[in-house]
Amino acid sequence: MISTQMSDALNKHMNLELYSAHLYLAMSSRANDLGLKGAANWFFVQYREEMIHFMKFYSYLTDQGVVISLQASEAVPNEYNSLLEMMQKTLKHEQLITSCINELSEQAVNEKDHATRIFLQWFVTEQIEEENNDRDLIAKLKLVGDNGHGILMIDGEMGQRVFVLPVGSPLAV
Ligand code: OFO
Repeated sequence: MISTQMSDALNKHMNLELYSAHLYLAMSSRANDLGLKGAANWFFVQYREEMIHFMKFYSYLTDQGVVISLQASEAVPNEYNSLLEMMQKTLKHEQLITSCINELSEQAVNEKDHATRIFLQWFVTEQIEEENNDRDLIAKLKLVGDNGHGILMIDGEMGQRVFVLPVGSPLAV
């Protein structure tokens, strides 16, 4: 049993997760264009993770008997001048997602909707990791500044990122 207000809020957020996926897929393309294959990989993995987040909301709402409503996806930016700029925009976006997850959690608590509160717990923890990863990369990029060799080292590190399908996740591309 889920309230209409709660399912509407979750449905809205589900669409934001899809927007996140598109945002990072565009960043992957831009990184590739800048010659940063490792960063392109990192953002592609991020895209795949966001599709999992999207599908988690989709599956939860479906399991709650809600007919989901997909909104037309907004165009995402794809003009970035540097990897640092992309990572700063990424952190800013993830901070927005964190505040949305917190608001949803608060709503679930206020409605005494424990199923939704527990469902959202995974995202509360996930957001800590998301922001932390972004902050680490921003710090490293600031340290190397415009040094091409330093940027390529970070790019190499970003190329090591591997997509891992979380246990029990709905399948997604
Ligand atoms: Fe789904 O966490 Fe990023 O947006």
